[in-house]
Amino acid sequence: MPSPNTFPPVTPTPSAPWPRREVLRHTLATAAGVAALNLAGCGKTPPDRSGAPDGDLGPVEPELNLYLWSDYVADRTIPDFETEFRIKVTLDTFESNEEMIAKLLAGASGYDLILPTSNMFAALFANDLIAPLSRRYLTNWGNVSPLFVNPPWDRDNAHSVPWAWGTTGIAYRKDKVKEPPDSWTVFFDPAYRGKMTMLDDIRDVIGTFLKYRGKSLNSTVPADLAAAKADALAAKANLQAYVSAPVKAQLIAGDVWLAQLWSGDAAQAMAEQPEIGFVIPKEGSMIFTDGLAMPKTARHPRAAHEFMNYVLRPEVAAAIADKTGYGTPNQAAVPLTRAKVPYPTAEELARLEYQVDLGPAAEAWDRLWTEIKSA
Ligand code: N2P
Repeated sequence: MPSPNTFPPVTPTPSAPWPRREVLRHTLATAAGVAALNLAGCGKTPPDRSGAPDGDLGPVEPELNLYLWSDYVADRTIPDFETEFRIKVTLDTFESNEEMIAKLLAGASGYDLILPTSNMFAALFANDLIAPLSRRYLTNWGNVSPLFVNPPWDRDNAHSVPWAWGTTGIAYRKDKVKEPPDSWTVFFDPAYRGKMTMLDDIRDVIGTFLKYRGKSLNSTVPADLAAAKADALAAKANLQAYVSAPVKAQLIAGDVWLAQLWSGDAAQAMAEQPEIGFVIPKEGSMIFTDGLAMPKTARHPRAAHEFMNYVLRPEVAAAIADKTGYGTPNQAAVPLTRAKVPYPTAEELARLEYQVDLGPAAEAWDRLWTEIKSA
């Protein structure tokens, strides 16, 4: 395992407001959008406790509403927290950052913690969606690896607690493909037509085809994006679907042979089916960090802080890493992990890039993705 300090640096871009209209248009057309509007639930105006970075949050509330990436907790993470803290937890999950932020922009106000990827923080700040954390409750903060302290997307960690890191690569069935894939070109191979999937994720799909042509996966250059669209459409002809978390079961069953997938989700599938392998293609790919953040509308901020401090415990973080297959940012947890977390090798690290906020170009990307998906 390489020293975490060899991780590639993140180049921050100026933040720009998320194209709200685009997101809303997209969300309201989906079931998730409708559910989002219902989530506000009781309709009470939440207390504004957002202005105090080290404020007293009062007594621990008996409830906590989490909105996390799917398949991202260990079996005992939530039940053990509920028992120890006597807090009833409700867990909702999302499959993409866009789904998550769209729900917040559509007015969902029931969540106490969300789990965005690093590149989403600029949009969360620009839309004034998340509150500063109260450090006094995060007594286990010292367990975080220096690599994840003061990251460019949240300079002083005032708004986030890192949860996991991972990469995007290709999960494949060793017993079905002729040879292990080492390039994104495999998605153009008609021999695997109907047996391949890519993530249902704008940044992963377009970013992949930018990498494939030797560009940054954060490119906003129109010619780069046009080439990525053409490549994405060529690959789409061979795909069974754009699908994220559910593809694990299809890989295990053998219905899908090659899937663009996140490292931990691939590890989860490998734990059940040893014929599954995972590679980071030679053209390069993405590395990401996801972290807990508290919406400004959180109604249970003290319980939210208790949960953040709980997941900062080494044994809790280690159990999450073991179950999910993602890397833990908790350096005190690393010696406790049992599962083989697929840390990238030094050679792979040189090919990985962090996603950053796209600024005003997010709208052009969104149009491109809509065109690709509807083609
Ligand atoms: C969790 C997937 C999170 C990876 N299942 C994307 N940041």
